[in-house]
Amino acid sequence: MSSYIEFDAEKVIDYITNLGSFFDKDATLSCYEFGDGNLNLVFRVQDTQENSIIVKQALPYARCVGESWPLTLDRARIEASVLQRHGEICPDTTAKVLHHNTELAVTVLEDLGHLRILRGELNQANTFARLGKDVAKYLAKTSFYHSSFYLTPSEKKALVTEFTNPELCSITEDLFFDDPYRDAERNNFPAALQSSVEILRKNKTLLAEVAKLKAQFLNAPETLLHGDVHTGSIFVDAQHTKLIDPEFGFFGPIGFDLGSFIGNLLLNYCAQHARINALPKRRNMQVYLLDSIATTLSSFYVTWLELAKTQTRDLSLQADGYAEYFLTKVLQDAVGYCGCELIRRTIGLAHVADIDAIEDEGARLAVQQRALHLGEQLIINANKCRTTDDVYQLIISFVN
Ligand code: SR1
Ligand code: MG
Repeated sequence: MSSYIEFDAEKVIDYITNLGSFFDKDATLSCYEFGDGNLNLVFRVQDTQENSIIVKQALPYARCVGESWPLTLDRARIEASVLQRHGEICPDTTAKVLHHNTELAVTVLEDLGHLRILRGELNQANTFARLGKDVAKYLAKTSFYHSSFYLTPSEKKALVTEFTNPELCSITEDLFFDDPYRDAERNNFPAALQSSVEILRKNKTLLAEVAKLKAQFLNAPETLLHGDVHTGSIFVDAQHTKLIDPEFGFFGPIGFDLGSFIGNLLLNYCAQHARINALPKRRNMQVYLLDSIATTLSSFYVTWLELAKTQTRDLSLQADGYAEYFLTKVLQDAVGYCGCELIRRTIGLAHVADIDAIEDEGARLAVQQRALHLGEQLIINANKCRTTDDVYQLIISFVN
């Protein structure tokens, strides 16, 4: 029988006190819940000496919808395990797991409260020089070391089973690849966007490319993905970049995380167009976002290729030219998933504050149209890209 109980602040303090590992025995602890994500409870526990930890608990349903949308607690196990595995490879860019209890779906994490969530920072026009390089290295290293280039076939198959995450994958399958392209109850967009949405839905080339991307998502266990690399899943300051929240983690196509990240930078780029009264700030931000995208692409490519040349353990995959061939497909996938992220965050269930917080209705609509058009063009042109520079040029040609 499951011993799951839903935590409140009092229960969290009891639980942490009983563990006895994080604070002095006689410390006076306080706790509050501050989660604002779509799915979970998030508590901060602190003593009077400025020591603190984060306690995250999965609810048996999606928090943003309520008990009518039941959701597996197993996502807490997946999240803690992905953080641990990615943390072994990239300790500096992964939030640290201090404790995990699968039955309670509870994970204790280092408190990153001294850092800021990237999405909020970009919305305030703050920039972070290391962002592109840090995220690219995290994505390249974690994806390489969980790929068939490095793992033996039996190691990889065992991990694919361990990280099978059907319920969370099903959310992505629906929200990324299905809902935006048909009348679905969960979609969310203003009536004024209807004609743009209809144009999208009539584009047969687009629908065929989205089908390929979905098939790849369903059928290509290339690596252990984070599964939800948006700018709300990244803590930053001038010296740090830390990824959190990989509860959507599973073995999927390498380009998915890369594309999701770039898609979120481009959503912010589109939203910057609403800053009509602050042109220099807008230009600064847009230049910064494009620079970060270029750095992410080139750093990802160079890091991955270097690992492939020096660390590949599979003999056949060491063949001359194979890594380059493989990476070209990863880049094309990334461009496609990037386009899907732009579209689903504009008309699907889960939006981004970058766009939703634009107060002027007309300006917001214009940004939404930009995001949809950019997403569509990236998806239908993705397969023309051979190099990171091709990807960058493709983005540049449709952002303005
Ligand atoms: C019901 S979950 C909606 C979205 O939030 C998560 O962060 C994922 O991006 C998911 O698609
Ligand atoms: Mg999340």
